Amino acid sequence: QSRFYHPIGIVGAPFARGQRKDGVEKGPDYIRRARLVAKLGAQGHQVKDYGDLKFEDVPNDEPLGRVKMPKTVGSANKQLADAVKTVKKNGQTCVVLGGDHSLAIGSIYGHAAARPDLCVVWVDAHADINTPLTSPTGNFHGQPVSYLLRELHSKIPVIPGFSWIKPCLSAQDIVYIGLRDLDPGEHYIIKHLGIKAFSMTEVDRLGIGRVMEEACDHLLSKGKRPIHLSYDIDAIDPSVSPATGTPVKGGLTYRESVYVAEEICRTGLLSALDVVEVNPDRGKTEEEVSSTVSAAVDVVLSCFGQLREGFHPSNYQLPEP
Ligand code: 5AB
Ligand code: MN
Ligand code: MN
Ligand code: MN
Repeated sequence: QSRFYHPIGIVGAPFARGQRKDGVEKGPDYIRRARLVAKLGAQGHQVKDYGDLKFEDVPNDEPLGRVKMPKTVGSANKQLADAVKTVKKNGQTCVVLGGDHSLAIGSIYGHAAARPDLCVVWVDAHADINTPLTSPTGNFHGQPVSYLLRELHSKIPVIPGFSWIKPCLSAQDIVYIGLRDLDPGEHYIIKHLGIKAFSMTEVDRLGIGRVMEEACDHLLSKGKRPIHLSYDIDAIDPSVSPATGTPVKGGLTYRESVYVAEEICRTGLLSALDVVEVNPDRGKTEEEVSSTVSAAVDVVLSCFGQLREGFHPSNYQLPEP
């Protein structure tokens, strides 16, 4: 797979029930209006936009303990899993536009159904690995990883709407980048399972260059495999991407955030990408919204070959005077 001319399939997932702030369902709309499809096309890719999935609230969706709207979240993720699986079966690199991060459950599950050997790069201020029992908020967008990990299977209670989900990842198959706001249960799980995590401390200590080198080494040292990049826009510093539900200061710079995407692109192994947690309603000004949306667009473009060094077509000829 070369840097250029990927067939790409875009799926809009305007889903907001994995958390409690309105607006994150507008993410796909805003990202499309920033001309994502045209820009990917201009980079030489063949892009198919599958449009937005239509999610509906499941009636009588009582909370299970602290866990909010389990049936609605479960059924939306089932829908998304099927959509992602279809995109992969069609031979396209799948781009899911969120929506809140609970949709990574369906996105990764559907991807794994087509590519069982996948690995995951999770770029986020948060680890999103709470179990329903460790979650301090009950919000599903802080829990998706826990449903996907084999090692946590015995810690997950039976949840209505979730019976279709089987864990499809091992602890060694995921790396985190950008962490800086973890709950105690999440920190325990990461340490206990030995999950590779590059918090902002490691980004400071090693620099983003070495972080990406070590992250890719960890996942790919035993051989090439498809990469699922799950990119939470709150990984980036709120000075760049403030329009998000749970901003945390001290995040990736704009440059670091693009570098992560460039390096994933350089592996030639990107197989699916989630861009999540863009919430236009959380921007205080238009500028805050457009800065957040444009960071999201740049992450996607960099994942598909946009280079800061510049580019010329291979048949380029200097004009003669
Ligand atoms: B996001 C928190 N850990 O579990 C929780 O934005 C925050 O998808 C989760 O990373 C943030 O609710 C979820 C407190
Ligand atoms: Mn986050
Ligand atoms: Mn997240
Ligand atoms: Mn967030």
